Amino acid sequence: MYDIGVAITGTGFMGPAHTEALRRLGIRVVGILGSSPEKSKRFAETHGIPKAYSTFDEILNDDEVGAVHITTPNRWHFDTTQAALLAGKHVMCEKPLTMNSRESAELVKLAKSVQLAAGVNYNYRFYPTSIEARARAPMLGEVVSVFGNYVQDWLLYPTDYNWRVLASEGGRLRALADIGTHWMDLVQTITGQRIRAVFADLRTIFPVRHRPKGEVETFSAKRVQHANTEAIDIETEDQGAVLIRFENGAQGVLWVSQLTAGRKNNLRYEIAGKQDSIWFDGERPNELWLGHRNKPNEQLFKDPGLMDPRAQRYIDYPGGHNEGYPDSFKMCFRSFYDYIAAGDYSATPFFPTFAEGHHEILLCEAILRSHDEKRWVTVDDQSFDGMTE
Ligand code: SOE
Repeated sequence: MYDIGVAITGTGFMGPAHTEALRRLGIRVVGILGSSPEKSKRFAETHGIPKAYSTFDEILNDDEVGAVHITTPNRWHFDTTQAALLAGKHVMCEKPLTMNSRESAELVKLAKSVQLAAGVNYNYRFYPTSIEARARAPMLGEVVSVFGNYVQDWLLYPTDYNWRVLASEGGRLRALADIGTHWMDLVQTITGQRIRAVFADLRTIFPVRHRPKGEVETFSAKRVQHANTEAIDIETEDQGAVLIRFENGAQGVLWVSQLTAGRKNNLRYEIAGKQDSIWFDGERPNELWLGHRNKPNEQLFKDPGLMDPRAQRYIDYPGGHNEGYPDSFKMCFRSFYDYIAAGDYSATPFFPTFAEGHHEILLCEAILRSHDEKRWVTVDDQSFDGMTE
């Protein structure tokens, strides 16, 4: 259905997730680039991908490649995304878009100037229940409060390690940037209200971690034991709280942690309006709780027959047949490749755009500044220069 070839950069946790999702849409993955020629080759063999590239230039010069998916550590996002757009390739980049708002602002400008699709993989937007929440948000009445969390346990021990803990690889803000931005993206998309001010309190529980010699994939610590380790200093936060003000004055509270035992990947939000409220628990992503004051509350189970037409395009199974995390990638990419197939690059995309990815970077910088300076920091997308060092 989609006549386009895709190259993927990055062979870690996200590389296979993107490969699988693209294939489920019938999209050809023509090549892969890892951090070494051996890694590219191994990944290509394991996943049956025709080409194993040795350099990013090979992707740029490959006429078979119409779009590039960037799934490398964050520090590579800017250069590769910029080069791919300049070479005329569509780009789907993993979040966060870049290491700072100077870079993300540049990418927003570049993306506007080319006739190409440019998206950031905030995949949780594509849970059908998230789309339904967005469709129902106007019925809540004026939104007055938003609270929730994103918590995991894969960094619970000081021996847990992955490139994400290094400021040089992922940026100085870690947990909030890695998973907190998913939550912020989601609640802003659902409510239609941007976050305008933050007050953050962050903490690094383990200022020293024990890095295994060799590479470690995200979430792999329980499966792989490493005998040889070295002590490394950690500058990035393990957990943090953020007080939030939305543009309409609604208040919010976000708690983020990568050290909550038993919580594998738990994103929850509650949005309260002047009439009704909505509650979502990412451990039960096929359900949405609808809270009422004057009639019994409701529990909506994902079912295309009962949901908004916008959600229906992103549901492939009937009610009672769960869809989850891998499906959210597939659906985000469906939106992206539908857009490319339609060919109207002036249309407003349904997938997360670079402008939205840039706003998330501004939020990250504001959160860090707020924590450092112990004060409220406002976020103004027009004056991003003021936010960067
Ligand atoms: C690791 O915290 C991680 O893989 C994030 O990078 C993803 O964005 C999130 O969806 C799951 O956890």
